[in-house]
Amino acid sequence: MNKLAQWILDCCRDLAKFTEEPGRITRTFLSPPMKQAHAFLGSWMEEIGMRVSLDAAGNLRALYGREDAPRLIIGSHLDTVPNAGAFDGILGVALGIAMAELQPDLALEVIGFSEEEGVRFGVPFIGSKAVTGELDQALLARTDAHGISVTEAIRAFGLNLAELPAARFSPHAIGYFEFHIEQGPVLESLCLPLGVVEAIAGQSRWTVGFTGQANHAGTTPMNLRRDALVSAARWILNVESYAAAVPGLVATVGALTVSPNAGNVIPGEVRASLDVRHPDDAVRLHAVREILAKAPAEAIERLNQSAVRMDEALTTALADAVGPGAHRMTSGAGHDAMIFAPHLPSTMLFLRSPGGISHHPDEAVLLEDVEAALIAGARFIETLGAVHA
Ligand code: HGY
Ligand code: MN
Ligand code: MN
Repeated sequence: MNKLAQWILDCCRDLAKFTEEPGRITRTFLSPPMKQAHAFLGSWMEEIGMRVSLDAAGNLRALYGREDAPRLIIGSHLDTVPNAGAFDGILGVALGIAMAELQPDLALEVIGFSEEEGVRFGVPFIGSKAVTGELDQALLARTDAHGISVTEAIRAFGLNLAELPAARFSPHAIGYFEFHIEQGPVLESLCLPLGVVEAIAGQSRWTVGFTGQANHAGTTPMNLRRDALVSAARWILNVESYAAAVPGLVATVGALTVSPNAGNVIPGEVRASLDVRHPDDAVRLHAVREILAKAPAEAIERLNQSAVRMDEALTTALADAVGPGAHRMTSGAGHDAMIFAPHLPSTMLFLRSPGGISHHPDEAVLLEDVEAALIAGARFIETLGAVHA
């Protein structure tokens, strides 16, 4: 397993060079580097006898085993946040291919989703929603910063939207499984290599607009200004203090667009992102209401993703595969597993994040933890194979 684990780490690091921004890892929905990522992974998949295809939403799909046999879907995403680490999403796809390389009895479908982070269009999970049949007209009409819609991006990538219905997962699918880095400090603090995910926190994503009056920075007295960025800054401090006072709540303003964004002009317009998460949907939704009530601004909802629980039977089988004392935990990060959970029994296996860091170039994973994940994943698939193959 050590050799395969090393191969997986090398694969993730090699994929990192397929980026829109030389010197840092940024790969968004159906950008040109995604074609290189598909070719790189597709050749590994074909080498081990998988049947490889690209669906109408740009998801890379590979089948190991008979077409009509019960299959486990193993997926994660191939897109990244800007200036990302090398393992978020990618590691889960590479581990899925490795599971096929171990030639289990159970048929596997490995999916590399085209978009989970929501960077290009402001809404996440476009890839997995295409597979669950939830990529609706509203999502397809969403436009990016250049006014290009999801539909146009799909066409520009050379894909055929008419084939979108064929992207739906197979009726032979018996479940969904996702390997993923934890992206937080818990497993490291417990000195554990792996964690079994039993629930994923819900998340709200909003765009909040602040309107002031752009004006000359040198001639406008302080008492006559309507500075949109100062209003936004006061609100952002409110967001932080509100969330800090509610146990388990996290709220983030991660992106700001300032207009006209010139040093000698008082900001007239500001658009801020808002990301709010909590394992309990009632707490999260109440927090969103409270936070937005303090924003003297217009707000547009981009995502209201409920918290989801993983399938108990599948999660127990995974915990058994990990071994005695397997640590069960809730994920603060969103994952494609939360899109599948309402449609298929789903579960996730976390690998320790050294330093607890992610969405950052310092994101890492340990060779021995990849080995442990290979062993636990293979045991888990063997258990399912005994029931379904
Ligand atoms: O933002 C998230 O929760 C995940 O990394 N997409
Ligand atoms: Mn991520
Ligand atoms: Mn991820």
